[in-house]
Amino acid sequence: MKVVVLAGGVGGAKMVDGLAALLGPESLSVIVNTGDDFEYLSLKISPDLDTVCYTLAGIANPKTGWGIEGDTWVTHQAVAEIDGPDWFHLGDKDLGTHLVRTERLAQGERLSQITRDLCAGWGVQHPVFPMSDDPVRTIVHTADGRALGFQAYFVQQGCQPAVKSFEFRGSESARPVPGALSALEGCDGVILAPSNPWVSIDPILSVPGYREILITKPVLAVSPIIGGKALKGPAAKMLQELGYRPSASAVAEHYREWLQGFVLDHQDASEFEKIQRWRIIPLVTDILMKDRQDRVRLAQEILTFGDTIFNRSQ
Ligand code: FO1
Repeated sequence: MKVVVLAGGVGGAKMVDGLAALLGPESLSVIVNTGDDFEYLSLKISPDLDTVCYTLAGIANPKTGWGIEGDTWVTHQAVAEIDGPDWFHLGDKDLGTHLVRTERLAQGERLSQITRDLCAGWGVQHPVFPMSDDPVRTIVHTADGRALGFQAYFVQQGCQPAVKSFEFRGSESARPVPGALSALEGCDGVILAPSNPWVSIDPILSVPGYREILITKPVLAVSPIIGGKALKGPAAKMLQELGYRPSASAVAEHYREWLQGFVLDHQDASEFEKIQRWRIIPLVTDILMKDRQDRVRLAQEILTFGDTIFNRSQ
């Protein structure tokens, strides 16, 4: 079975890691959100790409899910001591990634090529594609009228401002990475990781080309919400601010047009029938990934579920 995962953030990376334990590089590709990318201290940072790659390489910081395990903070502290910006935490080893990426982008190289080379260096064998080589920036429009870059909203403001809407600036003219498109075209099914639908998956789908292929493929999604709370990050808060009740079914509804299967937690089993009424097949299981064993167990359940969903739609 050939599978493509659309992912962003820490939850997405964990699920990709579980799947990578069961599927080889020829059977699993990942397309990653780059709407969170930004410049900090003149460095080009691609947080979601790095989180997926570090996780697959087995070097991600297990406490935060982002950054590198055992990293040191000498440069971060030195910058803070001279009153430089210190709201975004870049560890010393992590900085190496940003320095190389920034240098190579400045020389005109493509983000997808740089990512491929970095992955080779980290021993990551599964293809990891940025959603585009063209810059797309997630802008959070807040209820009080501000337009914040995603990291300014997420990290600097700690997700405090109420959100009104999202914009994926640059997406109209962005193109998908060719390898990502071919992986999608050749796959048996697509999995939407338990990532935030509004700020991790929607930016990928905003790039012209992906949605068109996705509607021709069997798609299943994994809920990023358990018992009305987000696995990580502000998804539940965002739902509330956008006028929805934070629930797993609200996520299924968001993807409703082109979703065949939806994986939700036991805590949300009461939403099973509602989801079924939308002609989406639900799978109720334990979706919390506390450790690597959980990641692999969930991945196995998703693949077994995928077997039925992906074959049924063909
Ligand atoms: N998240 C934080 O909450 N605080 C940070 O200081 C921070 C630094 C950081 C550095 C590198 C990196 O790859 C990720 C980092 N993240 C940090 C996570 C990042 O903001 C989020 O995981 C994603 O953008 C949300 O999908």
